[in-house]
Amino acid sequence: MTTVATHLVEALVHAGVRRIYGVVGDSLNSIVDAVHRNKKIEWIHVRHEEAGAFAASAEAQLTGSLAVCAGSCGPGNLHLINGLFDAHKTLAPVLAIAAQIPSSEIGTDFFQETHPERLFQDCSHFCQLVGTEKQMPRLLQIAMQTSISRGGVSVLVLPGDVASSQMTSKELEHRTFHPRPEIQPSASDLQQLACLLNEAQRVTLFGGAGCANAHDEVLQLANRLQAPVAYSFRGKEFLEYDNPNATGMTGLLGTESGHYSLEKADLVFLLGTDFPYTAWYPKKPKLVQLDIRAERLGRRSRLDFGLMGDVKATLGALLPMLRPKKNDKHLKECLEKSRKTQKSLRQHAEDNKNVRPLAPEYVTTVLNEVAEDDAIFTVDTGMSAVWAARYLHMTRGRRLIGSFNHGSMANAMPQAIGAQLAFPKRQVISMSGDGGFTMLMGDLLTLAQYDLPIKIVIFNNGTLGMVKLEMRVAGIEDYGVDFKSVNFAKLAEAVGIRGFRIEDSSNLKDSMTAAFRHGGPAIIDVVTNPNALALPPKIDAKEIAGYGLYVAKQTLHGKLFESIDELKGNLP
Ligand SMILES: Cc1ncc(C[n+]2csc(CCOP(=O)(O)OP(=O)(O)O)c2C)c(N)n1
Repeated sequence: MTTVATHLVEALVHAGVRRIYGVVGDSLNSIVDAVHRNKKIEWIHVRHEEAGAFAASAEAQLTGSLAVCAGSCGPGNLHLINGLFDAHKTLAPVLAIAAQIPSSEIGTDFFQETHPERLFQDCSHFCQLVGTEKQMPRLLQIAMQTSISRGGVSVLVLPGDVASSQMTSKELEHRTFHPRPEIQPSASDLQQLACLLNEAQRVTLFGGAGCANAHDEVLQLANRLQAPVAYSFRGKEFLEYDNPNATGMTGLLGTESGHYSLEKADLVFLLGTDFPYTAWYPKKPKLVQLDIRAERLGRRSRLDFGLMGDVKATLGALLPMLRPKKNDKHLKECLEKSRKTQKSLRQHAEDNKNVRPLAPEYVTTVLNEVAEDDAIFTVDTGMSAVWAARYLHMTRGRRLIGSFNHGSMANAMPQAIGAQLAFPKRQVISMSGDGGFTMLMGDLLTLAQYDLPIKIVIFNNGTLGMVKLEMRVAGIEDYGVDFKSVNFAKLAEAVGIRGFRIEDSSNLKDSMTAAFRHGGPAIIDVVTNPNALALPPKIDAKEIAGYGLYVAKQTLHGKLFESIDELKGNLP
C-alpha cells in the first residue's frame, strides 16, 4: 500500500535526497519507518533537532541540492527553527517536515499542540498543513520545487495520522525541475552600465555570494577595469583565491585594505551582495548594484544605478562593451595597501607566536597552513569568525560556510556534520567557540555515532569573547560572559573521540597535524587568549573613547593589570 509517508520518502529519493536529519517521535514514526525500508535514503539520528536543521542547511549550501530535516510534533519541530532561519536567510534549499498532532485534535489545545504553519512563516517561502492525503502529492511538489527554485526553506506540516493514511491518487506526481535561467539586464540597462564603467576613473568591485560561479568573469572584469576586488564574508570563498586583484573583506570582520578599496574608488560596482551594514558602504563613490533579486537593489545603501541579472551571465555580456583601462594607479594603491595589511596581520600573528594562552590569530595561521587544499571549513559566530575572515586563505578547492546571514551561535559543529555526510572523503574542520560548541554539545555524540572524521578546533578562551569585546567597546564592564575552565580534550575522550589539548605553541603545529591525520573524529582543544582584540579596520572615535572608558572602569574595580596587558598585547 502506498501511504503518504512512503510516497513522501520515494519522492525525496527521486529528488536526489540521500538523508533526513532529525529525532524520531510518535507523529513521525510512519515516515521514519518508510525511510528504514527504503534502501536509498538514511535517517541521520541527531541529538537536537536544531543541529539537524543546521546540518541540512550546510548540506544544501555546499551541494546546491535539496536537503531535508524533520521534527516530531510540538517541541520536536520547534527545535528546528533556528537552523531553519539560518538556511532560509542563506537561501539554502531545505525542506523541513514538521510532524503534527493527530488531525482530529488540532485546535483543541491538545498535548504538544503548536501551529507550525504559523510558527515557521518567517523562515520559509512555503509552509502548509497537509490536512488530508488528497493534498498529496501536490503540496510536496510545491514545497520541493519552491525551495529548489527560490532557494530557502519550505515546511510541510504533517499530522501523524495523515502520514500513515493511504494515498488514493498519485496524479500530478512528477519530478522536480532545476531551471537555471541566465538572466541579464536589458540591452539599455547594460549600455548605461557600460557607460558608467567606461567613464569612471577608479572602479572597485565588491562581490558577495552571488559571485559563486562567476570567479573567472569577475577576474576578467577586474582586469579590464584595473579594479581591485573586495568582498563580503560570503563572497570570500568565491573571490579570494587565484585573484591578483583581491584586496580583502570589508566590514567589522574585514581588513583595512578592503575598506580602503571602497573608500578610494569613484565608482563601486556591487556584484551579487546584500552586505547588510549601511555604515560600511562608502560615502563618496557612485554605487552601482547588480543582483538577481531586484527587490534587493538599494536596500542597504544609496544607489546610483541598479540592475537585475545573474553575475556570470551579465558580466559575460558586459565585457565586450568595456574599454580596457590603462591607468592602474588606483589598483596599485589598493594592492599596496592590501600587501601592507596582510603583512601586518602576519606580523601580528608571528609576534604573538609564543604567548600563553595562545593567540587565536596565530592558531588560525597554523590551521590555515596544515589544512588541506580542499578542506571545508565551518565557522562559529563569534571571534572565530573574525580569525577565519582574516587568517584563513581560500583556494579553488576550499569552502567556507558559517551562519553569515543569520549570525547564530553553535552553527559550526552541526554544519560540519552536514558537510562531512555530503562529502565523506573531504577534510571537514569546524572552527568552534567554546560558547558556540557547548550550546549544541550533545551532537558531539553524533560524530561518535557515525564515526564522522570531523576535526573540531575549539577556541577555548573561557568566555563569550565577541560579546566581551562588544561590551568593552561600548564602555561597559563585561559581565555574564566568562566560563569556568573546561578541558574539552578530556570530554572528547570520555565519549570515545580523540582529544588533543594544546596549551602553548610548542606543540601547536605537531598536535594539529597529528589530529588531522587521525582517521576519525577529533577535538582539538586550544586554550586561547580571552582578551584578543579584533580592532575593526576603521576605528570610530566613539569606539576608542568607549575602550578608554572601559579601561577606566576596570581600573576602578582593581583590574588594572589585566587592562594594561591587554592593551599592550593588542594596540600598536
Ligand atoms: C544563539 C545565539 N545566542 C547569542 C548570540 C549573541 N552572541 C554572538 S557572538 C557570542 C559569543 C560567542 O562566544 P564563543 O562561542 O565562546 O566564541 P568567542 O567569541 O569567544 O570566540 C554571543 C553570545 C548569538 N549570536 N546567537
